[in-house]
Amino acid sequence: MITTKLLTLVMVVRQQKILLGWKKRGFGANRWNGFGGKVQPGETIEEGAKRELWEESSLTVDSLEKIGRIKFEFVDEAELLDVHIFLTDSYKGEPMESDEMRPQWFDLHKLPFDEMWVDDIYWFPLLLQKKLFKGYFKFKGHSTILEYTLKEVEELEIGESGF
Ligand code: 6U4
Repeated sequence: MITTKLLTLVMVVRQQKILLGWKKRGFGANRWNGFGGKVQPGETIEEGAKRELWEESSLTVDSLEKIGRIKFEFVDEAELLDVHIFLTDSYKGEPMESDEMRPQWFDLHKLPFDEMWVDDIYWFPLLLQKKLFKGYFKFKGHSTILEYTLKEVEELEIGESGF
């Protein structure tokens, strides 16, 4: 049976820079990515996103803007990932290294795409232009995209389970 795992991903962008974290362990280790993880029972997706941002980077935010939603399928794996992506520039605190992530600011024009998930180069342009988007990527292993769809949308219904 295929199960769907609800995940969050938060991108902190300020003054032409983006904060990424070097993932030190777990899923997607040894890549730069935004901050996020599994939504826990009893919390909303946005609450989960804020909690993960705090746990992984020590930053707090008042508000997050929903910006994208991507479903990931991995062939031979019975789990779909439903990743809700948020953007913020309203953080408080200073980024600090955690057990899971080593944060670093990157110039928006010099993103380390060759050390990020291979799908990121497709949807980052939409994210950085603040266009709402939905996507689907089918992976073989963790580095090969077999097929994908990506579209700009008018709105993202964050609670919706369909796609
Ligand atoms: P824990 O609970 O720490 O064991 P872990 O297995 O480390 O979890 P977690 O919770 O950090 O995983 O979640 C994975 C993170 O990676 C989420 O923020 C979503 C993100 N992610 C997953 N696939 C991705 C992909 N193809 N491209 C991308 N981010 C992805 O940019």
